[in-house]
Amino acid sequence: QSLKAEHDYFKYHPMPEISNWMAQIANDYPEIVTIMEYGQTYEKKTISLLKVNLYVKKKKAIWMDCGIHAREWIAPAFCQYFVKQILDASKKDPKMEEMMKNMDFYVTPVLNMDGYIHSWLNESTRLWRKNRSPGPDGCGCYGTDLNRNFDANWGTVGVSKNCCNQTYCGSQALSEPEAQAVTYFVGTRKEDFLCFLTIHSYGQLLLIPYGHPTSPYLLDLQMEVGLAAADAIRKVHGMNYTVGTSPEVLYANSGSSRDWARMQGIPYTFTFELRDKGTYGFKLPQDQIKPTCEEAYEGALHIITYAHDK
Ligand code: ING
Ligand code: ZN
Repeated sequence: QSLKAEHDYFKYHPMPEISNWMAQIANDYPEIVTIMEYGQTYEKKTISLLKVNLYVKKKKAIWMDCGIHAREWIAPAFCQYFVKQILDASKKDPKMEEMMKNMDFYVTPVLNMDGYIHSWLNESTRLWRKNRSPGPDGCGCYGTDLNRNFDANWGTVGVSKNCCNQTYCGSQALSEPEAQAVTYFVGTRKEDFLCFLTIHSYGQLLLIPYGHPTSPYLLDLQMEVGLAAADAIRKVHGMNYTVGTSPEVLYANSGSSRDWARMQGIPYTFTFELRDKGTYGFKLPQDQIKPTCEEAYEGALHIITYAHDK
């Protein structure tokens, strides 16, 4: 019998605890869960994901990443919950069992590990957003916004070229190792992916491509799927999530991973902005982790099920 304490899904966990949890869950479900290492952060931490699937054969895939922005702590909490939920569901829900036979789920609980660790350091660094690479010579600041660093109309709109800014897009597209890791992993398997879901907070939004206004708005179907996902979310705890492109909802931006994934031809690409709408913002209290995860799970599940069945 194990003396190990149960993982508490409804608390925020620092990076070492999340890494231990990943090892534990791979150990607990050896047939279903594999840890894959696919890159290194600027500070040489190994970036890993959990691959969750039933049986080994060539099949479609789902991408989910959490924690591309350091301070958005609810996002890694959601990725942990999501993995646990699909594992539990695969045993009792025939639909999930079927989907897990047909699709590989690739889940990265914390993409921006350096930034996440920095945000746990002390109260003064709690709201860190970017990664931790130093700016170019002559700029004393640290960090590139990883969600402005992808090769999707890079550096054109909704970014800063000032390395001290929160939305600094880096010295060139894919200057950052964390963005390179995702680009390489997903890019080399892009025909497999049906969904690319990237999880942020806050604002209660489901954002669809494109964030940059020059690309055509050809995604009526994705809008429809997003609206149905928002309905599924609302049914859980009555929370309203707004669906749209970032120029419609807030402002245009370039270099996001979601836009890049859509440009690779992945059909269902969404940015989730979880709770809340600003009351607590990035410092969402722990007692909201459970309801936030429960509702976001239903939203994600709707999108994934739609993509699978189509
Ligand atoms: N928001 C995302 C960001 O990269 C976004 C997505 C972009 C929202 C533009 C609205 C407008 O900034 C967060 N919270 O990180
Ligand atoms: Zn974010």
